[in-house]
Amino acid sequence: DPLANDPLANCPITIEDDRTGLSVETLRRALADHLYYIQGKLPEHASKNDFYLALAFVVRDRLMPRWLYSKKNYLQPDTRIVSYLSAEFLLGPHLENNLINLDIQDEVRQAVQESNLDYQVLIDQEEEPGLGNGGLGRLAACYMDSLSSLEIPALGYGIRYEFGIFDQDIRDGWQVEMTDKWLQFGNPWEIARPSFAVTVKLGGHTEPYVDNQGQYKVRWVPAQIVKGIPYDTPITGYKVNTVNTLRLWKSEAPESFDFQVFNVGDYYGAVDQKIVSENISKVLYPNDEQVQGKELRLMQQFFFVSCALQDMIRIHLTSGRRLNTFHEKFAVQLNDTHPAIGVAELMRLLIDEHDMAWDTAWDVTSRSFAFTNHTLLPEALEKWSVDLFGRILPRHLEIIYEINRRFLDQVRVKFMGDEGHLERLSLIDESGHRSVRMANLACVGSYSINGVAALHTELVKSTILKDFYELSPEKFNNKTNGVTPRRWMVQANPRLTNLISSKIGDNWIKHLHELKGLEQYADDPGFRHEWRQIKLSIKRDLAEHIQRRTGITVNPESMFDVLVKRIHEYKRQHLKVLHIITLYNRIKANPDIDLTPRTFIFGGKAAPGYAMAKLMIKFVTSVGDVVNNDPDVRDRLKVVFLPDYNVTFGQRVYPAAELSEQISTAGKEASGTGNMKFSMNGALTIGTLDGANIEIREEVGAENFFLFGLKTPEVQELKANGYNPWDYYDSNETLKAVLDLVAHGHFSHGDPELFRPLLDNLLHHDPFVVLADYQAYIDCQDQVDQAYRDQDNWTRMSILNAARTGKFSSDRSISEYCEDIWKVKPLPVTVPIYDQAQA
Ligand code: BZD
Repeated sequence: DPLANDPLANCPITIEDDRTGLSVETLRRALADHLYYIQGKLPEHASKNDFYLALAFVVRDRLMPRWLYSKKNYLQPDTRIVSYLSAEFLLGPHLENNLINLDIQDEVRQAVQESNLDYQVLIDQEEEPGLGNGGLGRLAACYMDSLSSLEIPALGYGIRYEFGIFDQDIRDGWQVEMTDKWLQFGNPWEIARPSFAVTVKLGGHTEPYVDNQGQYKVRWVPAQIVKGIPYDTPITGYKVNTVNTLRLWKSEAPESFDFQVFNVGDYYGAVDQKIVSENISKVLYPNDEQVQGKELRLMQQFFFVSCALQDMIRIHLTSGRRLNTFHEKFAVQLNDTHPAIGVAELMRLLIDEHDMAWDTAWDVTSRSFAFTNHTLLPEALEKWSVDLFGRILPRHLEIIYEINRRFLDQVRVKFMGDEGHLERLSLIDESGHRSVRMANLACVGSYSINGVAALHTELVKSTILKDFYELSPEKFNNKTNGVTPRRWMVQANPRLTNLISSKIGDNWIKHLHELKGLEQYADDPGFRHEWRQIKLSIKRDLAEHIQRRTGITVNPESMFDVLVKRIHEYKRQHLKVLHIITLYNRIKANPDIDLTPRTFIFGGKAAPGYAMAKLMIKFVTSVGDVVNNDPDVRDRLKVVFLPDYNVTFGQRVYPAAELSEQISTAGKEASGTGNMKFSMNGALTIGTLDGANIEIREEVGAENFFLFGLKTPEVQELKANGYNPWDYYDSNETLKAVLDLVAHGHFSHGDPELFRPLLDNLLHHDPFVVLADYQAYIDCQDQVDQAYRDQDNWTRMSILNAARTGKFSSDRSISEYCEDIWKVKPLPVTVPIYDQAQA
């Protein structure tokens, strides 16, 4: 009897129990119970946070049986598990997401009300876990949601950063960073599992020895040992029993290790060691798309990957199987190169710690890993100087040399006498200061390599990984990104969700292609009216939020034109500002001009060390200050920079948007995912032929998409022929007027110096061809203005956008990963107590 040792079977918990029951009365009692016994508070002394925590525990209780039985499945010998390795998981708040997935939102809302509490206040109390920078981290979170919703056994592995992405404040128009103390009031969604702690070695040296079987082996003598403690967070699926685990590792000093030092009398030395150990999981590096080569970052990467692989090996052995079938148990996905050290670490674990022969170990390793690339930007490709690498991971450097030696031997056979190929494919960059190329390690060690949108994958194959593509074309494939409709529609936009479901039922939430059913209502005046009213009501809410957060009054009837994403030159926030100044100049030249009133909403963080990005924020806020306060403008244009753009704010802004700005230089944005969230919520896109914009346009129809700008080959050609931004300045009166106004200090209280770096860059380098795309962008925006005047047709286009975004569900992406790469099938979870209740 499989349940013989099951404590739940021996102490059956029933559905009426305060921990599992779903009636409003039970939920109300459970809330009071948790406040009293877990928070230890009387209602009259409880803070908002106490009530939030009590409610979170009520909800956590209700997912616990599903979680436990999902975990139990992992340990079955033939359960195949997806293991998603990512340095970032940008989850966003859990509470409401779990209410939706467990389908208990109505009951909980009522129970909260009957307890004389405000549902929204409790939801808003949650501090979001910001354990990611942007798209890459958020993608990992959407994928975890889809894995659970599709009932795929999966484990996410990452780092439990004590401080996530910094909180952004805007002072005097500039970004100011503040520590993200997300754990300070407690995290009800995690459970520490100290019994599964592992140790991780760092530094030191290696030495050869002969083991007691007479085998020549290598021993790694580390300079330091750290302990990894796993913290588990449940990832619920939508209306299914599957609750997967996100296992994040915290670094600590091992007790025995500091004792050693303590015993020789070096108390402060011991404390120092402890600090070094704890630093590893202290803070998320806030740089996206730019690598810094910091020692601590390499330690972070190795730390979590080693913890994860050791944990997977434990699970595999516990499920009663041998290590030479590890690749049958786990499909390990590398989310970019951040976890690519896993290739060398799995080799080391198998060879050094589990006595496997090299060839077997390589066979297992290279059948375990698959690799996703997220960027083409050269500055984002991870390289570690051989010196630094060897200092931290001496054994891995040896293993990488050996992988490389064997790999290059094979390459030589294929590309006889072609040194160029050899140099470029080598895991070691020998030019200048020698370094380890993480993308090359990931490619050699993986059986699959994918890009994140069709164009991106083609560019990966023809540019940065061209040599690998020529060597092993069969490894390459595309997996266009997706986003979860549970968070980005159901949770973020309940009003639109209800309207849609009232027409086509609610199957679309799991099968997003069914949104197609909305097309038949695109010409229905009544439906259009409802659609428009909902958008307006959401815009009113956002306007109120903007007023509260920034003091700026915006007109909810104006067009909400939104640009939210990390601040980056390639994403071209400055192009948007040039558009705003262009409109401003038109008004100044003719104050009575008839133009479509717009509210420009910006949001996004700049990497703290990226001066140009920080200046772009100042540029937005400074132009806003002038435009918003110029009486001639008469409130027809408003510019808002909303501080601290994060998942929570994303949930507010996507539903309120009417125009989605996706204006990166063609060929630079790997995919984008915000573009999908906007379109799903009925915003129209103005965009370049870049990343997933191309596929969005294909789906929604060219007539429902505002396309502008140079195409990828045109950008390449322009630059190859010696691009000179001055030519555009010289030959375009309006552009000249815009840039001159900035240069003369009109937006900097007369100071011509403030924005000089930005202008100089545009006029002398302009690496992202802003000036070359300027006129096309302005012309296209003029078409947008015209289109917005026909509200009926605009609404029609908006409905068609939402109706045709089925492809961009992360369920579709994850299904493709499962079929093409991971070869894993759904495994529905049975939960005995629920089945008994149903029987
Ligand atoms: O990944 C982004 C790309 O820029 C987007 O086009 C794409 O849609 C998403 C998801 O595939 N890349 C990132 O977000 N990258 C980072 O955040 C990052 C973080 C650390 C180091 C390097 C890059």
